[in-house]
Amino acid sequence: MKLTAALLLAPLALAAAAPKPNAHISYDGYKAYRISSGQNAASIRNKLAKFAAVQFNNFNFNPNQALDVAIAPDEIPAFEILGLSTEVMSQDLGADIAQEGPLASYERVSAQAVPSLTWFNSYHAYNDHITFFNDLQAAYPQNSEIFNVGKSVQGRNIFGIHLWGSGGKGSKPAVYFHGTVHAREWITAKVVEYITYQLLVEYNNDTAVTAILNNYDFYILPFVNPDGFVYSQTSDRLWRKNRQTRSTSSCVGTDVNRNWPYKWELPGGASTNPCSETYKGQAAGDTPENKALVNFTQTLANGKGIKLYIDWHSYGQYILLPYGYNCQARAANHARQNSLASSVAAAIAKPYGTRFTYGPSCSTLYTTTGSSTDYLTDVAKSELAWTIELRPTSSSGNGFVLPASQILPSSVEQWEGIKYLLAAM
Ligand code: 0X9
Ligand code: ZN
Repeated sequence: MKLTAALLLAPLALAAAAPKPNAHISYDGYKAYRISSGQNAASIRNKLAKFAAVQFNNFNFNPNQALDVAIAPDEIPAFEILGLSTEVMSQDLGADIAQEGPLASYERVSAQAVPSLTWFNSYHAYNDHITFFNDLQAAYPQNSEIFNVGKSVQGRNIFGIHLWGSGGKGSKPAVYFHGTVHAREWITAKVVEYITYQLLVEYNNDTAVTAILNNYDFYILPFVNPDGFVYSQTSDRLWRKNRQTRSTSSCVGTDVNRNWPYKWELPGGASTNPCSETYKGQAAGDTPENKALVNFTQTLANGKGIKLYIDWHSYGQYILLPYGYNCQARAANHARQNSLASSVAAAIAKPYGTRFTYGPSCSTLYTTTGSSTDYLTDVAKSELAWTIELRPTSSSGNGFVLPASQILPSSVEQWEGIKYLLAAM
């Protein structure tokens, strides 16, 4: 998702009406447009303010100032009469969501057995993901453990799986992954699960993987925003934030990737409006999810240290390096991070030719304050701290809704990239 500073700071008159509890928002007949806005973003935003049903005025925003919007079926004629310069990105968002496929039931082999690879043929409900991790862990008790770092707003465990090799539990520097900080980015949990799966299955089988697991302790958290993920499955497929309420607003949710207590206070990279998709919260680190994650991150930093952190997102096919808060700032080891990213992009491209763009987050995408990777770089001193935006490219209209048939290829190409990185770094 891309936004400009102007859009981030503007109070959003277009916020979606709160859904009834448990009601599933339908996007049937919603048409997604990319509006080329040039320098006229503000005036276009004013014109769009009339459209109560524009659900995602900040659905996506790219650097050459194109505004992506989703328009409800009954408002399409009035929108088209505006005569804006548009390109249709999706004829029907509801149809895209339907094409994603129904949530499959988990084909469990047995409680102690390695799950079947059919897991990667479809999307699954949150509880099935928990069972998947429990089963995978139970199959490799000598090299893995499930842990919790704390609880979400609604009291769900923020869980992870810890993997280690021959040095024993906790003996090596950390490789640290977060998935699903943004609820609607469903592909991220699947990719993180595939990487976890390959590390365990190939340990003592493939010499490169054996060396990797002997060199690092992995701390993999597939759902750092579990409430948001569940809400995206039960109520609103395109939900992004957590599910925290605030006494000052009827809008729900804080963006956990704008709430980290580092450079949080700077203007321009997050919103102070609780109705915005990038709401930063009332104070740095004031979401329960963030408190738990900061606390756990510091435990790793104060232990054997963090070698690599990856925050998995979608979409756009980017490898984003520090920093988000300032477009001129570069990590002290930027040259090395950049050259590793270039080789990782080449490794990702090997299986299917998928192209990933790499570079510093702010200058490649947009400004972000209070984001995880800036905290990991400067406060937790992670040697490498990347955001990876998975498939599809930013010109796809249904970006967060990736067909289930792409779960496996997305995972396979990321596994190639990660295997390269873990051996070379
Ligand atoms: O805006 C975000 O949080 C990320 N994009 S998304 O469309 N998945 O929401 C990008 C974060 C990039 N910022 C940093 N890496 N600092
Ligand atoms: Zn994201």
